[in-house]
Amino acid sequence: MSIKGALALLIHGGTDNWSPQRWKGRFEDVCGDRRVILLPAGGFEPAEVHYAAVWKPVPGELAGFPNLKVIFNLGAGVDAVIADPTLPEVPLVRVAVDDLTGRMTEYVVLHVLMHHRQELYLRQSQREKRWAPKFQWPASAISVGIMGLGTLGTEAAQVVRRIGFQVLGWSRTPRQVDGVTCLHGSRQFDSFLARTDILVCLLPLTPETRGTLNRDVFAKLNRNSPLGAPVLINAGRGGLQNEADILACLDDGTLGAVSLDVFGKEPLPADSRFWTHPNVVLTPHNAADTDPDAISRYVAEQIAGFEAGVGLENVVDRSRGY
Ligand code: NDP
Ligand code: OXD
Repeated sequence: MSIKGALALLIHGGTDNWSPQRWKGRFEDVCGDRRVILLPAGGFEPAEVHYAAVWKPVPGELAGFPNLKVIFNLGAGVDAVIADPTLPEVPLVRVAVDDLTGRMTEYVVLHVLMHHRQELYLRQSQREKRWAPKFQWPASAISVGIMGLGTLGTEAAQVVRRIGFQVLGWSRTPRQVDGVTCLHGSRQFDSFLARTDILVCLLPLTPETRGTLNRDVFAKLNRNSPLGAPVLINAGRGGLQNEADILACLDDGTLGAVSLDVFGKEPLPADSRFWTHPNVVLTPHNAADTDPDAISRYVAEQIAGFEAGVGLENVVDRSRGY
Protein backbone atom coordinates (compact mmCIF):
# COMPACT_ATOMS: atom_id res chain seq x y z
CA MET A 1 0.00 0.00 0.00
CA SER A 2 1.39 3.42 -0.90
CA ILE A 3 1.64 5.78 2.06
CA LYS A 4 0.13 9.17 1.35
CA GLY A 5 1.85 12.21 2.81
CA ALA A 6 -0.08 13.45 5.83
CA LEU A 7 -1.99 16.74 6.07
CA ALA A 8 -1.19 18.84 9.13
CA LEU A 9 -3.74 21.33 10.42
CA LEU A 10 -2.39 24.40 12.17
CA ILE A 11 -5.23 26.63 13.32
CA HIS A 12 -4.77 29.57 15.69
CA GLY A 13 -6.65 32.69 16.63
CA GLY A 14 -10.01 31.65 15.21
CA THR A 15 -13.37 32.49 16.72
CA ASP A 16 -16.39 30.22 17.36
CA ASN A 17 -16.71 28.90 13.85
CA TRP A 18 -12.99 28.12 13.82
CA SER A 19 -13.28 25.08 16.09
CA PRO A 20 -10.12 23.08 15.15
CA GLN A 21 -11.91 19.78 15.87
CA ARG A 22 -14.63 20.68 13.40
CA TRP A 23 -12.02 21.38 10.73
CA LYS A 24 -10.26 18.10 11.51
CA GLY A 25 -13.53 16.15 11.11
CA ARG A 26 -14.27 17.78 7.76
CA PHE A 27 -10.77 17.12 6.45
CA GLU A 28 -10.97 13.48 7.55
CA ASP A 29 -14.26 13.16 5.64
CA VAL A 30 -12.66 14.30 2.38
CA CYS A 31 -9.08 13.02 2.69
CA GLY A 32 -9.79 9.30 2.35
CA ASP A 33 -6.89 7.32 3.84
CA ARG A 34 -4.62 10.35 4.19
CA ARG A 35 -3.70 11.01 7.79
CA VAL A 36 -4.97 14.33 9.17
CA ILE A 37 -2.94 15.63 12.11
CA LEU A 38 -4.34 18.46 14.20
CA LEU A 39 -1.48 20.29 15.87
CA PRO A 40 -0.32 20.35 18.57
CA ALA A 41 -0.20 16.55 18.52
CA GLY A 42 2.19 13.80 19.47
CA GLY A 43 2.84 10.46 17.81
CA PHE A 44 3.82 11.58 14.33
CA GLU A 45 7.01 12.27 12.40
CA PRO A 46 7.29 15.81 10.94
CA ALA A 47 8.78 14.14 7.83
CA GLU A 48 5.48 12.40 7.06
CA VAL A 49 3.71 15.76 6.59
CA HIS A 50 3.41 16.78 2.91
CA TYR A 51 0.62 19.33 3.18
CA ALA A 52 -0.31 21.96 5.75
CA ALA A 53 -3.66 23.71 6.03
CA VAL A 54 -3.24 26.78 8.19
CA TRP A 55 -4.93 29.77 9.75
CA LYS A 56 -2.60 32.28 11.41
CA PRO A 57 0.23 29.79 11.97
CA VAL A 58 2.84 30.77 14.55
CA PRO A 59 6.01 32.06 12.81
CA GLY A 60 8.52 29.21 12.54
CA GLU A 61 5.87 26.48 12.91
CA LEU A 62 5.84 25.49 9.22
CA ALA A 63 9.63 25.37 8.97
CA GLY A 64 9.50 22.23 11.13
CA PHE A 65 8.22 20.04 8.26
CA PRO A 66 11.14 19.00 6.04
CA ASN A 67 9.01 17.36 3.31
CA LEU A 68 6.28 19.95 2.97
CA LYS A 69 5.01 20.27 -0.61
CA VAL A 70 2.11 22.77 -0.42
CA ILE A 71 0.73 25.17 2.19
CA PHE A 72 -3.02 25.85 2.03
CA ASN A 73 -4.17 29.03 3.75
CA LEU A 74 -7.69 28.51 5.12
CA GLY A 75 -8.75 32.00 4.07
CA ALA A 76 -8.41 34.42 1.17
CA GLY A 77 -5.97 36.81 2.85
CA VAL A 78 -2.45 35.47 3.32
CA ASP A 79 -0.85 38.41 5.13
CA ALA A 80 -0.49 36.48 8.43
CA VAL A 81 1.28 33.57 6.71
CA ILE A 82 3.56 35.64 4.52
CA ALA A 83 4.73 37.58 7.58
CA ASP A 84 6.74 34.49 8.66
CA PRO A 85 10.35 34.98 7.47
CA THR A 86 11.00 31.23 7.86
CA LEU A 87 8.07 30.21 5.64
CA PRO A 88 9.16 27.22 3.51
CA GLU A 89 9.62 28.00 -0.19
CA VAL A 90 6.75 25.78 -1.34
CA PRO A 91 3.58 26.93 -3.13
CA LEU A 92 1.18 28.84 -0.89
CA VAL A 93 -2.45 28.47 -2.00
CA ARG A 94 -5.19 30.83 -0.86
CA VAL A 95 -8.96 30.34 -0.76
CA ALA A 96 -11.00 31.46 -3.75
CA VAL A 97 -14.32 29.59 -3.65
CA ASP A 98 -17.89 30.59 -4.50
CA ASP A 99 -19.03 29.98 -0.92
CA LEU A 100 -16.71 32.65 0.51
CA THR A 101 -17.21 35.02 -2.41
CA GLY A 102 -20.99 34.83 -1.98
CA ARG A 103 -20.71 35.62 1.71
CA MET A 104 -18.57 38.69 1.05
CA THR A 105 -21.02 39.91 -1.57
CA GLU A 106 -23.82 39.61 1.02
CA TYR A 107 -21.77 41.75 3.41
CA VAL A 108 -21.01 44.41 0.80
CA VAL A 109 -24.62 44.60 -0.42
CA LEU A 110 -25.93 44.78 3.16
CA HIS A 111 -23.63 47.63 4.14
CA VAL A 112 -23.89 49.60 0.91
CA LEU A 113 -27.68 49.49 1.18
CA MET A 114 -27.61 50.24 4.90
CA HIS A 115 -25.82 53.54 4.30
CA HIS A 116 -27.63 54.34 1.08
CA ARG A 117 -31.03 53.77 2.72
CA GLN A 118 -30.03 55.87 5.78
CA GLU A 119 -30.55 53.01 8.20
CA LEU A 120 -28.44 54.60 10.96
CA TYR A 121 -30.68 57.67 10.91
CA LEU A 122 -33.90 55.65 10.64
CA ARG A 123 -33.05 53.32 13.53
CA GLN A 124 -32.16 56.31 15.71
CA SER A 125 -35.50 57.93 14.76
CA GLN A 126 -37.30 54.75 15.75
CA ARG A 127 -35.56 54.64 19.13
CA GLU A 128 -36.67 58.27 19.66
CA LYS A 129 -40.22 57.54 18.32
CA ARG A 130 -39.70 60.24 15.67
CA TRP A 131 -41.67 60.01 12.41
CA ALA A 132 -39.22 61.98 10.27
CA PRO A 133 -38.65 60.67 6.75
CA LYS A 134 -35.72 62.12 4.84
CA PHE A 135 -35.33 62.46 1.08
CA GLN A 136 -34.22 59.10 -0.34
CA TRP A 137 -32.03 59.12 -3.45
CA PRO A 138 -32.31 56.29 -5.97
CA ALA A 139 -29.35 53.92 -6.18
CA SER A 140 -28.52 55.35 -9.60
CA ALA A 141 -27.58 58.66 -7.97
CA ILE A 142 -24.90 57.05 -5.79
CA SER A 143 -21.51 55.77 -6.89
CA VAL A 144 -19.82 52.90 -5.13
CA GLY A 145 -16.04 52.67 -5.54
CA ILE A 146 -14.57 49.24 -4.88
CA MET A 147 -10.86 49.02 -4.05
CA GLY A 148 -9.65 45.59 -5.17
CA LEU A 149 -11.16 43.99 -8.26
CA GLY A 150 -10.04 40.44 -7.50
CA THR A 151 -12.15 37.41 -6.70
CA LEU A 152 -14.23 39.24 -4.08
CA GLY A 153 -14.27 42.77 -5.49
CA THR A 154 -15.35 41.69 -8.98
CA GLU A 155 -18.37 39.72 -7.77
CA ALA A 156 -19.43 42.43 -5.30
CA ALA A 157 -19.08 45.07 -8.04
CA GLN A 158 -21.32 43.11 -10.40
CA VAL A 159 -24.06 42.56 -7.84
CA VAL A 160 -24.00 46.16 -6.58
CA ARG A 161 -24.17 47.27 -10.21
CA ARG A 162 -27.24 45.09 -10.80
CA ILE A 163 -28.99 46.80 -7.89
CA GLY A 164 -28.61 50.03 -9.86
CA PHE A 165 -25.65 51.87 -8.31
CA GLN A 166 -22.95 53.45 -10.44
CA VAL A 167 -19.89 51.31 -9.76
CA LEU A 168 -16.20 52.06 -10.08
CA GLY A 169 -13.42 49.59 -9.40
CA TRP A 170 -9.75 50.15 -8.68
CA SER A 171 -6.97 47.59 -8.95
CA ARG A 172 -3.19 47.41 -9.32
CA THR A 173 -3.26 46.32 -12.96
CA PRO A 174 -5.95 46.99 -15.63
CA ARG A 175 -9.19 44.98 -15.24
CA GLN A 176 -12.42 44.79 -17.18
CA VAL A 177 -15.78 44.19 -15.53
CA ASP A 178 -19.02 44.69 -17.48
CA GLY A 179 -20.86 47.83 -16.45
CA VAL A 180 -18.10 48.88 -14.04
CA THR A 181 -15.73 51.81 -14.62
CA CYS A 182 -12.38 50.18 -14.00
CA LEU A 183 -9.38 52.29 -13.00
CA HIS A 184 -5.99 51.15 -11.81
CA GLY A 185 -2.68 52.17 -10.35
CA SER A 186 -1.58 55.25 -8.47
CA ARG A 187 -2.11 57.60 -11.45
CA GLN A 188 -5.84 56.89 -11.59
CA PHE A 189 -6.40 56.70 -7.85
CA ASP A 190 -7.42 60.32 -7.29
CA SER A 191 -9.90 60.19 -10.16
CA PHE A 192 -11.38 57.00 -8.68
CA LEU A 193 -11.72 58.65 -5.27
CA ALA A 194 -13.20 61.91 -6.59
CA ARG A 195 -16.07 59.96 -8.19
CA THR A 196 -16.81 57.76 -5.17
CA ASP A 197 -19.60 58.27 -2.60
CA ILE A 198 -19.33 54.89 -0.88
CA LEU A 199 -15.79 53.48 -0.72
CA VAL A 200 -15.62 49.70 -0.30
CA CYS A 201 -12.20 48.25 0.49
CA LEU A 202 -11.52 44.64 -0.50
CA LEU A 203 -7.76 44.95 -0.88
CA PRO A 204 -5.25 42.44 0.46
CA LEU A 205 -2.83 43.69 3.11
CA THR A 206 0.62 44.02 1.52
CA PRO A 207 3.57 46.35 2.06
CA GLU A 208 2.08 48.54 -0.73
CA THR A 209 -1.46 48.69 0.63
CA ARG A 210 -0.77 49.02 4.36
CA GLY A 211 -2.26 52.26 5.72
CA THR A 212 -3.96 53.18 2.41
CA LEU A 213 -7.21 54.18 4.13
CA ASN A 214 -6.12 57.46 5.67
CA ARG A 215 -7.19 61.09 5.94
CA ASP A 216 -5.60 62.12 2.62
CA VAL A 217 -7.63 59.48 0.82
CA PHE A 218 -10.90 60.24 2.66
CA ALA A 219 -10.52 63.95 1.85
CA LYS A 220 -10.36 63.13 -1.88
CA LEU A 221 -13.71 61.29 -1.95
CA ASN A 222 -16.68 63.05 -3.60
CA ARG A 223 -17.26 66.13 -1.45
CA ASN A 224 -20.68 66.67 -3.11
CA SER A 225 -22.00 63.24 -2.29
CA PRO A 226 -25.80 62.98 -2.29
CA LEU A 227 -25.33 61.11 1.00
CA GLY A 228 -24.07 64.31 2.62
CA ALA A 229 -20.59 62.93 3.26
CA PRO A 230 -18.74 59.91 1.91
CA VAL A 231 -18.93 56.50 3.55
CA LEU A 232 -16.17 53.92 4.10
CA ILE A 233 -16.74 50.16 4.22
CA ASN A 234 -13.63 48.07 4.99
CA ALA A 235 -13.69 44.28 4.97
CA GLY A 236 -10.10 43.83 3.73
CA ARG A 237 -7.74 43.93 6.71
CA GLY A 238 -7.34 46.26 9.69
CA GLY A 239 -3.77 47.08 8.65
CA LEU A 240 -5.17 48.86 5.58
CA GLN A 241 -6.73 51.56 7.73
CA ASN A 242 -5.41 54.38 9.88
CA GLU A 243 -7.88 54.10 12.76
CA ALA A 244 -7.07 57.44 14.38
CA ASP A 245 -7.71 59.13 11.00
CA ILE A 246 -11.06 57.35 10.61
CA LEU A 247 -12.30 58.53 14.00
CA ALA A 248 -11.04 62.08 13.44
CA CYS A 249 -12.63 62.17 9.95
CA LEU A 250 -15.95 60.94 11.35
CA ASP A 251 -15.81 63.63 14.02
CA ASP A 252 -15.10 66.49 11.61
CA GLY A 253 -17.45 65.29 8.83
CA THR A 254 -14.81 64.26 6.28
CA LEU A 255 -16.53 60.87 6.52
CA GLY A 256 -20.26 60.53 7.18
CA ALA A 257 -20.25 56.94 8.42
CA VAL A 258 -18.20 53.75 8.31
CA SER A 259 -18.75 50.00 8.36
CA LEU A 260 -15.70 48.12 9.61
CA ASP A 261 -15.29 44.37 9.78
CA VAL A 262 -11.55 44.35 10.43
CA PHE A 263 -9.27 46.14 12.86
CA GLY A 264 -5.58 46.60 13.56
CA LYS A 265 -6.05 44.74 16.83
CA GLU A 266 -8.54 41.89 16.94
CA PRO A 267 -10.56 41.33 19.05
CA LEU A 268 -11.21 45.07 19.17
CA PRO A 269 -10.21 46.31 22.66
CA ALA A 270 -13.14 47.21 24.94
CA ASP A 271 -11.96 50.81 25.28
CA SER A 272 -11.98 51.49 21.52
CA ARG A 273 -14.16 54.45 20.50
CA PHE A 274 -15.34 52.41 17.52
CA TRP A 275 -17.67 50.43 19.81
CA THR A 276 -19.76 53.45 20.74
CA HIS A 277 -19.36 55.96 17.91
CA PRO A 278 -22.88 56.67 16.54
CA ASN A 279 -21.70 56.62 12.92
CA VAL A 280 -19.80 53.33 13.12
CA VAL A 281 -21.27 49.95 12.21
CA LEU A 282 -18.86 47.24 13.26
CA THR A 283 -18.75 43.49 12.85
CA PRO A 284 -16.23 41.05 14.41
CA HIS A 285 -14.26 40.04 11.28
CA ASN A 286 -17.01 37.81 9.98
CA ALA A 287 -17.88 39.49 6.69
CA ALA A 288 -17.09 36.23 4.91
CA ASP A 289 -16.41 33.21 7.06
CA THR A 290 -14.53 30.28 5.60
CA ASP A 291 -16.79 27.27 5.72
CA PRO A 292 -15.05 24.00 6.74
CA ASP A 293 -17.20 21.92 4.32
CA ALA A 294 -16.49 24.06 1.26
CA ILE A 295 -12.84 24.72 2.07
CA SER A 296 -11.87 21.15 3.03
CA ARG A 297 -13.33 19.96 -0.29
CA TYR A 298 -11.40 22.69 -2.11
CA VAL A 299 -8.14 21.65 -0.43
CA ALA A 300 -8.73 17.92 -1.06
CA GLU A 301 -9.44 18.61 -4.75
CA GLN A 302 -6.32 20.72 -5.06
CA ILE A 303 -4.19 17.98 -3.48
CA ALA A 304 -5.69 15.42 -5.86
CA GLY A 305 -4.90 17.68 -8.83
CA PHE A 306 -1.40 18.38 -7.57
CA GLU A 307 -0.63 14.68 -7.13
CA ALA A 308 -2.05 13.94 -10.59
CA GLY A 309 0.31 16.57 -12.04
CA VAL A 310 -2.49 18.99 -13.00
CA GLY A 311 -1.08 21.82 -10.88
CA LEU A 312 -2.50 24.12 -8.25
CA GLU A 313 -4.95 27.01 -8.47
CA ASN A 314 -4.82 30.35 -6.67
CA VAL A 315 -1.14 30.16 -5.81
CA VAL A 316 0.02 33.33 -4.06
CA ASP A 317 2.67 35.46 -5.72
CA ARG A 318 4.93 36.06 -2.76
CA SER A 319 6.73 38.98 -4.37
CA ARG A 320 3.39 40.88 -4.65
CA GLY A 321 2.19 39.69 -1.25
CA TYR A 322 -1.18 38.38 -2.45
P1 NDP B 1 -7.57 38.88 -4.85
O1 NDP B 1 -6.12 38.58 -4.73
O2 NDP B 1 -8.41 38.06 -5.74
O3 NDP B 1 -7.75 40.40 -5.30
C1 NDP B 1 -6.98 41.45 -4.79
C2 NDP B 1 -7.30 42.72 -5.55
O4 NDP B 1 -6.60 43.80 -4.93
C3 NDP B 1 -6.83 42.65 -7.01
O5 NDP B 1 -7.75 43.30 -7.85
C4 NDP B 1 -5.51 43.44 -6.96
O6 NDP B 1 -5.15 44.06 -8.17
C5 NDP B 1 -5.85 44.49 -5.92
N1 NDP B 1 -4.64 45.06 -5.38
C6 NDP B 1 -3.64 44.44 -4.70
N2 NDP B 1 -2.65 45.31 -4.41
C7 NDP B 1 -3.04 46.50 -4.91
C8 NDP B 1 -2.45 47.79 -4.97
N3 NDP B 1 -1.25 48.03 -4.44
N4 NDP B 1 -3.12 48.78 -5.57
C9 NDP B 1 -4.34 48.54 -6.12
N5 NDP B 1 -4.96 47.35 -6.13
C10 NDP B 1 -4.31 46.34 -5.52
O7 NDP B 1 -8.13 38.87 -3.36
P2 NDP B 1 -9.62 38.55 -2.87
O8 NDP B 1 -10.55 39.40 -3.64
O9 NDP B 1 -9.87 37.11 -2.84
O10 NDP B 1 -9.54 39.02 -1.34
C11 NDP B 1 -9.19 40.35 -0.99
C12 NDP B 1 -8.95 40.47 0.50
O11 NDP B 1 -10.17 40.39 1.23
C13 NDP B 1 -8.12 39.35 1.14
O12 NDP B 1 -6.74 39.54 0.90
C14 NDP B 1 -8.46 39.51 2.61
O13 NDP B 1 -7.57 40.41 3.24
C15 NDP B 1 -9.86 40.09 2.59
N6 NDP B 1 -10.86 39.15 3.11
C16 NDP B 1 -11.56 39.48 4.23
C17 NDP B 1 -12.52 38.66 4.72
C18 NDP B 1 -13.34 39.05 5.90
O14 NDP B 1 -14.11 38.22 6.40
N7 NDP B 1 -13.26 40.28 6.34
C19 NDP B 1 -12.81 37.37 4.10
C20 NDP B 1 -12.03 37.11 2.92
C21 NDP B 1 -11.09 37.97 2.46
P3 NDP B 1 -4.88 43.21 -9.51
O15 NDP B 1 -6.26 42.78 -9.97
O16 NDP B 1 -4.25 44.15 -10.43
O17 NDP B 1 -4.01 42.05 -9.12
C1 OXD C 1 -10.00 35.60 4.93
C2 OXD C 1 -10.68 36.07 6.14
O1 OXD C 1 -8.96 36.15 4.58
O2 OXD C 1 -11.64 35.41 6.59
O3 OXD C 1 -10.52 34.65 4.30
O4 OXD C 1 -10.33 37.13 6.67
